[in-house]
Amino acid sequence: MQTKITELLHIQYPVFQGAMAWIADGYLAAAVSNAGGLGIIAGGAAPAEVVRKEIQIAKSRTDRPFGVNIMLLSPNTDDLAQLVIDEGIQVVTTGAGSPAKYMEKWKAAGIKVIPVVASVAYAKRMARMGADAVIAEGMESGGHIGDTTTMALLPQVVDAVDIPVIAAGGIADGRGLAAARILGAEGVQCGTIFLSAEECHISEKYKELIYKASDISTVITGKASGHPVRSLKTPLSRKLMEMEGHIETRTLEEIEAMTAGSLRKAVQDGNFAEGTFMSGQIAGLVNHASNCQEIVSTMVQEAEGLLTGAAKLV
Ligand code: TUI
Repeated sequence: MQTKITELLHIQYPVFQGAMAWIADGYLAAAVSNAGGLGIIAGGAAPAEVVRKEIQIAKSRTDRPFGVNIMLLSPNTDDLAQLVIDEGIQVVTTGAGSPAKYMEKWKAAGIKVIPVVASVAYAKRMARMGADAVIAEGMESGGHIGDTTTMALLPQVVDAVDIPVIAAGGIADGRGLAAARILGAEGVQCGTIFLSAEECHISEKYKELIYKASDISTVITGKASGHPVRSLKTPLSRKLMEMEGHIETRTLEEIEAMTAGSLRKAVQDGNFAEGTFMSGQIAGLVNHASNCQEIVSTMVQEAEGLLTGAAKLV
């Protein structure tokens, strides 16, 4: 499956692995790139030296291109913005804000810049600013999300910009990839499905919760603070929902105190009581352990079969 995005990035398959904070490290990114997709290291809120180590791990494990994601709510974005230049990173994705301040120097360094967008207006802004492609992320996604579903957002973004659009949110198999291609996407970005990869080093509890999850297992919290986040229903998310319903009696600081560090508690400790287990709505489709090679190649093969056989649908 060759698309504008495989050509642009010199990758085999149009499948990105989403940059899940605390999760998407150099091992996972290299495994996805070796499988023919685009692995992406999550910069998250980690110090530049920590991210540099992950980049070095990825470089030692693959000769193929991989990306680094800069989460723009993070306090250390200036350092990470320079790090990706110093390390000769070929692809940078951004999330949770505007990369305007870094665009010029990244482009000058020859980096392909691919911002995540959650609206048409924002996609247009990114295209005008010189983005090489955009990732249109629907609210089915795990983590920090916008308001619009992938099904509605994707074709509207495709119509609004002249650069390649990658679909994200609710995609975990060949059907999702095929549907995204039909809606005009040049590729997909998946997060939740890669939690099932043996190369994805998270707590066993996190994996078990994802395998057990159904279509209605996630919930959105954090709307009150302006940063809505989708995660699995757990004791913590239930408590947060309750607090957010009575915001006048609870302060945002209390909520902040309960959520600070909660993703790390999920990823590293498998702490069910206090962790935030970010997940997309597609978790119900993720039922067993796998590996990056199998995930990427099965997804692409299945999509190719569906797309070449699509005439049978009419
Ligand atoms: O960034 C994500 N997903 C994330 S970031 C994250 S870490 C975090 N933890 C707690 C609270 C907040 C973040 C976990 N998951 N996805 C990409 C994404 N970007 N989704 C939505 C957006 C977005 C939102 C607003 C992009 C641009 C934007 O622009 C607003 C503006 O005008 O600056």
